[in-house]
Amino acid sequence: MNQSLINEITNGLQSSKPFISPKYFYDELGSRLFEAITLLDEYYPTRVEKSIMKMYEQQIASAVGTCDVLLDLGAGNCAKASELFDSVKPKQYLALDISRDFLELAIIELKKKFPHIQMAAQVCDLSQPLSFPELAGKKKTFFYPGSSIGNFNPDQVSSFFKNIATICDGSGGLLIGVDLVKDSDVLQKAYDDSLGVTAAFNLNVLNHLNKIIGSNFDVMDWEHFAIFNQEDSRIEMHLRAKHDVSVTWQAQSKHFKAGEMIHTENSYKYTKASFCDLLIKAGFKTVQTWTDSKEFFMVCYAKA
Ligand code: AVJ
Repeated sequence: MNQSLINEITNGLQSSKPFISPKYFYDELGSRLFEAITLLDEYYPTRVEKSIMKMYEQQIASAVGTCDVLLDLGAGNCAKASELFDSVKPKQYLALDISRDFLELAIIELKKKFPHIQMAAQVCDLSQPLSFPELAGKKKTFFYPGSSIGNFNPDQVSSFFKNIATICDGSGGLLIGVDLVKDSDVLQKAYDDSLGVTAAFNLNVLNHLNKIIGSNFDVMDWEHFAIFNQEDSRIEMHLRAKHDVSVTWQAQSKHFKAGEMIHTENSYKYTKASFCDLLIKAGFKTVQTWTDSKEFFMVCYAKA
């Protein structure tokens, strides 16, 4: 077992405000539960982003212009990026993701459908700085859909945007989808659905940790809690102990009192203005935006 991973998780659990990184949601069941979330009535982001991308396909393509390389950040099954191939017409496609198996299979299938696009997969961790020396001189379009950016705090967002603007080096840009601030009831229902799929997704992180660090969490001891924190403009997901509970792993143990919480995710929500401001401050020259009629979600192209 990877000791630095165990140490990282242990630090979070033993902290005075216990937390688990949201990256641990995505074991096989967690990835499938997330897919199920995207099909829920209450969870609008995936559906609304797709409708914006479809409705403004031509405008988005003309904002992007020519594209030597499409860099897909968090590609997963590459479905969202492949929807852009006919309009954006990238010469080359680079799919980046944390998990390799998924990626390489997806690329093999995509190559059959788009034999004229040069394709490659690369494993990468987006919490680390990016660098693509082999792509110097090529016009790059970074693609970061799904409001995945919502998991970063605003400081991390700034460094991430600066990193991308620097790599673009005056050409190309970033095409990104972001969830917008709205009625807190709508937000809360999106993260606390009536079927309890999001609750299962949240609780499943404990089963995943049990596999990684050998802990003895029992999901029956915990309940899902999601709330919109107005001040920080983010949905917070937590797991709350239903009663006093002790957990042990490795040489560690931790007692949680009834009602004590483990913070498992932040999902930041932006206004159109606050998000464009972050992009411009990071060094992008112009930002074009597209939203749905209710302004629930926004797709932006920030030109480097
Ligand atoms: C994958 C980070 C975009 O924040 O909406 C969905 C994850 N968590 N329901 C989000 C999530 C609970 C999702 N992101």
